[in-house]
Amino acid sequence: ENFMPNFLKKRAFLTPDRPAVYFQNEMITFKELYERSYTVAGQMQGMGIQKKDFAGVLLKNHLDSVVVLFALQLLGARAVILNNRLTPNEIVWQLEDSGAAFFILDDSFTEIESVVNERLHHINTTTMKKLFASDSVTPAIQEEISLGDICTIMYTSGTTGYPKGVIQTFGNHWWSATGSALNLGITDGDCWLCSVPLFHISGFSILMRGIIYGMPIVLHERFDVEKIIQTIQEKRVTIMSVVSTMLTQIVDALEEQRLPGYFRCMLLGGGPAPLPLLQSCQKKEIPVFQTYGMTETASQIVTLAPEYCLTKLGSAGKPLFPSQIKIVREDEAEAQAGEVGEIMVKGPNITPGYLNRPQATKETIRNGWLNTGDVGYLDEEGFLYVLDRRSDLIISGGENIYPAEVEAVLLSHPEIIDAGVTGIEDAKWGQVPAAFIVKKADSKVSVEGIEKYCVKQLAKYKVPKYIFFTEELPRNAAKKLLRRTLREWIREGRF
Ligand code: S0N
Ligand code: AMP
Ligand code: MG
Ligand code: MG
Repeated sequence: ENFMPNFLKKRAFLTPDRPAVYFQNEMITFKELYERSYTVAGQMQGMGIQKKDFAGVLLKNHLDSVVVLFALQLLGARAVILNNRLTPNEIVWQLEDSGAAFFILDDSFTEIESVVNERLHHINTTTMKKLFASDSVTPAIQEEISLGDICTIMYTSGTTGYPKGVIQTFGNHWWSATGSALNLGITDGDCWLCSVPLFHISGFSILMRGIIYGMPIVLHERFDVEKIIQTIQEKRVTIMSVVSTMLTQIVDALEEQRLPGYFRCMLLGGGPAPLPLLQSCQKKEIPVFQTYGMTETASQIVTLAPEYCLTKLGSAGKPLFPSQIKIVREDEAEAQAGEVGEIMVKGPNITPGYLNRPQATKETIRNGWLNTGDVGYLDEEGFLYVLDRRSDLIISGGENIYPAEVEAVLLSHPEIIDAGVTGIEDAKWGQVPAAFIVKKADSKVSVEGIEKYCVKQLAKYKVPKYIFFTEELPRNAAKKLLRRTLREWIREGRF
């Protein structure tokens, strides 16, 4: 086992007076971040949280949330970081699945608070406000952390339609931050803008890089394109993480304006990068680093530097220093350059597995190689090209939607006999979900009725944007839904 000093405590010791986080009109240093987190760790311990406990957290992008996340790390407790766009039902499911004994949530999520209090009596639930007002005891700070210890859990869905908790260890975060730095470099004066959610690894990884590098981050509560452009100038931001929906808005809003010269990296991930977008960025001299990464790899694992933007247009790049990738064909042999197959990844940033799911873990990770389920190829020089996504995954504005999960909700509707979901191209979100529905012969159920039904059970971004009624769905002899045929129907303009 490899031990390291507690990350935040070490950082506060090394560079106490450097700015750590800018949020709204406030700035706090690493020392202040440590002190605040220490106090809150004492309050958490007062409510019973101890090392290795799982605590669900439902947070907004806010300075207080940063403090809560680091307070848990000081105690060695594990944060089950929940997506705040989910419905109460989805949150309850993930809390139960993770075995969380505690739940800390932002005061604004009142509906979820009451549903959790009603349905999950065994969970000790508190709002941030109540937590911050409670008595603080002297916390048992973990002076050392083992790199193998669990730091965070983030849920992602799969083919079955049920989400799985991805385990992220301290070592995963450490090696992810290190791999990123060995690629992008750390420059004096670097400052990373975070307007992606802290509940995704896209956002959380920025927090970890911040304390590991001793670099300030600017935290925004939400993505507001005018504020982003203004902040890049005011705070001398040098790096920013974006998904393509955000970058498209930035490019459009810039018009004739250019980003300042010190801005050196737009880290673009979370899904495919449309070529026209990359070309517009080139015209406007926006330095885009395209990346391929996922929750299971604790953020980027493959990255393309801007100098290859033209010659390797559309490639996601080469694996970062600590990591490896290979392509495996259907017959399980390793693919040659140019041959298409499944993308496998390996490295110290890769999850040890899914929480409480040994079978799913065994099926996904073999000999350290994680089967991403994504399809692509490597060119002669080892640059990765991602061609197709795993398991019919739909990505809308950087949020994942699994057709099976939406179909299961539709099928639970008493008037729906059969349902199939697939993605439709969308100018704003990249893709949005569309549903094909077979209803009962005499049913009067309407599109609006189905939408209303879905909204109660699914996060808004998962609710089908198009609903088409049909007599029958395409299924093979084994009754398996052929989603590819649904996509053909759409392409042919049948709906
Ligand atoms: C694109 C964002 C910012 C849009 O949110 P916005 O504009 O703030 O919306 P709201 O005001 O909250 O809501 C307005 C209406 O829009 C709907 N809506 C919101 N988001 C979506 C969406 N994604 N799809 C469809 N609809 C959406 C709301 O429901 C609301 O609807 P109405 O008005 O009808 O009620 C926001 O979606 C966003 O922040 N997206 C990014 C999420 C993200 O970060 N994803 C990445 C996940 N993957 C990873 O983390 C792994 C890769 C990775 O690590 C990485 C990724 C990117 C960059 C770097 C890295 C890295 O490797 O470091
Ligand atoms: P997540 O589960 O939210 O971590 O999303 C990870 C998934 O996003 C990957 O498995 C891919 O399917 C997709 N993805 C990420 N980066 C890229 C990329 N550069 N090109 C295409 N798909 C990507
Ligand atoms: Mg996801
Ligand atoms: Mg908004």
